[in-house]
Amino acid sequence: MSAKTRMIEVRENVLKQNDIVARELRRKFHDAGVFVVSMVSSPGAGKTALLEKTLTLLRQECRVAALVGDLATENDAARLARSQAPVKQIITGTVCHLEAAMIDRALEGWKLDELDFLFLENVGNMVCPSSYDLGEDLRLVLMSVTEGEDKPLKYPTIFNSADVAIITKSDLAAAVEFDETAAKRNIQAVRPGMQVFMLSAKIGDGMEEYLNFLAGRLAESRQAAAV
Ligand SMILES: Nc1nc2c(ncn2[C@@H]2O[C@H](COP(=O)(O)OP(=O)(O)OP(=O)(O)O)[C@@H](O)[C@H]2O)c(=O)[nH]1
Ligand SMILES: [Mg+2]
Repeated sequence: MSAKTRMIEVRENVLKQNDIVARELRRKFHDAGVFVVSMVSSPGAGKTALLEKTLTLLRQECRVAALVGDLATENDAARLARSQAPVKQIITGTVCHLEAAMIDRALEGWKLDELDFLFLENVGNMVCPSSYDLGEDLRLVLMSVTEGEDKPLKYPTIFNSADVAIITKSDLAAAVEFDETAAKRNIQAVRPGMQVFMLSAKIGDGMEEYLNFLAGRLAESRQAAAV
């Protein structure tokens, strides 16, 4: 057996094991009635900034909490904790993505049935997180206006593994001559029909539409569970 074959086999086993844990997590989330939203993007696209705003605003009407993954530091958890929502940092060390087992461990002792929304911020990376199901109901892929319009074409897998795209930092769009039409065309090229929001966590543009969308998805999932 060549080293290459061995590596592929190990990778397949890790993914299979992750899928088993993710399926169990999804069942737990549904039994508890919590709607789980994950965020993926390149480093610095604005996940924590958007999540801090999301937690702060949703907290006025819903019960919210978040887990955030990074290779090192508790910086993001400290920022998110300013929202007053329960938050926990997952330090992944050398691992470039969150895995279902990390989520499961981090949730030990948390009462999921006392939550409406649980948010999962993945490690900033446009490649690795796409292969790992975390049991979430909704996966958001973020791209900021400062990254250029062609991210969907360069990283199609992460767009294909997500449900909704969010173009962030819209307040900087003019300064970097962001071509919104081209960016949206590129998203549709790799993922036809994908819903897209464009917003700024900094100045609040587009936030209301995005928050209404999240509230609508929670209501839909509650309705489906009640049938
Ligand atoms: N102008 C502007 N800056 C923003 C916005 N959102 C985030 N930023 C800035 O972009 C930088 C990165 O934002 P973060 O929220 O840390 O990005 P992230 O995706 O969580 O980064 P990682 O967790 O390291 O992957 C910070 O300096 C933020 O203040 C925005 O809407 N407008
Ligand atoms: Mg972050």
